[in-house]
Amino acid sequence: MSERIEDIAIAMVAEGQGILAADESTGTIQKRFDSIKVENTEENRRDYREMLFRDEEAMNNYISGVILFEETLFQKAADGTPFVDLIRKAGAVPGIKVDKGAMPLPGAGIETVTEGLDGLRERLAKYHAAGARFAKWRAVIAISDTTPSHNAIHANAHALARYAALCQEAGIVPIVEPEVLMDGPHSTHDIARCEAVTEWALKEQFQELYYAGVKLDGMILKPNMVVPGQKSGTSASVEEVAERTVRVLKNCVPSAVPGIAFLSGGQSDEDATAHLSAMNAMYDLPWKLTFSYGRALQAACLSAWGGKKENVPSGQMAFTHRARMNSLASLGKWSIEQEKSA
Ligand code: 5MM
Repeated sequence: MSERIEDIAIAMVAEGQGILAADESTGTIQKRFDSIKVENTEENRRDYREMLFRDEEAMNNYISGVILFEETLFQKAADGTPFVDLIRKAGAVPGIKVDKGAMPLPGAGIETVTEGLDGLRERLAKYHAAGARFAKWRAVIAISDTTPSHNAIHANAHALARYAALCQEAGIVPIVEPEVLMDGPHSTHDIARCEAVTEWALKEQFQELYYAGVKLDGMILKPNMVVPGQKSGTSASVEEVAERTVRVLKNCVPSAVPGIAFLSGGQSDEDATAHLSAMNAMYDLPWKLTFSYGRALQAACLSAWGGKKENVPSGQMAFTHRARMNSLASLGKWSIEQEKSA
């Protein structure tokens, strides 16, 4: 039976479910493991991810797809079961991060452009054969007093659009992730600035997707929420974050896109959940709004596990809890009482 990318995209944003971003590259997982004093070996990476994928309660009920790093796509659980099979068995779609990271943009100071287009067509064929049915590419837009530049916004949007078109050609749903960072030491980075830059990046993004001939009903958008910069010395209420984020999305994202799955971007676990829930509770929207969190789904689980076999059940409990809270948020039904009672 032939698989339509439109159907895969719909499955990725199934009611009450969201995406687990477990695609930390070797350098990023190193930082995560350093925080719990675990050595970054292939075996430890396997054990950690096996704990997540074997968490049946979370995976069967709340997770629609998992973004994997290349190593994990081809990796097997300790008993020899391919991870892809574990994920599929739970009813989730296996996906793969295909970008090769953000590299310095020539002559642009702190700005970067995400690379990885060379040879991507061949890599996508290999990933499809291994079971991946969606992919992810993350562009990074940094706010400072003098950035972003149009050059950085445009170069990243163009690369994302070329990546997305190649994915669709290969029968793979592209997750398009233009992330406006929330960190950085800039006092002018308040929530209004984040809103303006996010709108600019998304406008440019959909223009480039159009030029590249990307089918909007066969993709998922993974944006940042509109929040104040972490070091701006300002804050915003949950309602304001929801209002500004939804306003930008309505201004920029065509209703043909089936779903928007946010990144957490360094927000606390509870903020990422509260913001998502508020958006779903406050607005009637043309797309599914859900989560594609890395840190905000894994942080509690990682520290409960601490690299010890005997802690696997505690790690899974922590993961199930966050997955369930975010599932409720994707339905606009999360509350602080539910968070606490659990
Ligand atoms: C899991 O983190 C991803 C991998 O990043 P690197 O390529 O830098 O190792 C990251 O792209 C992630 O998928 C998204 O940004 C969402 O993660 P957060 O933690 O922001 O929700």
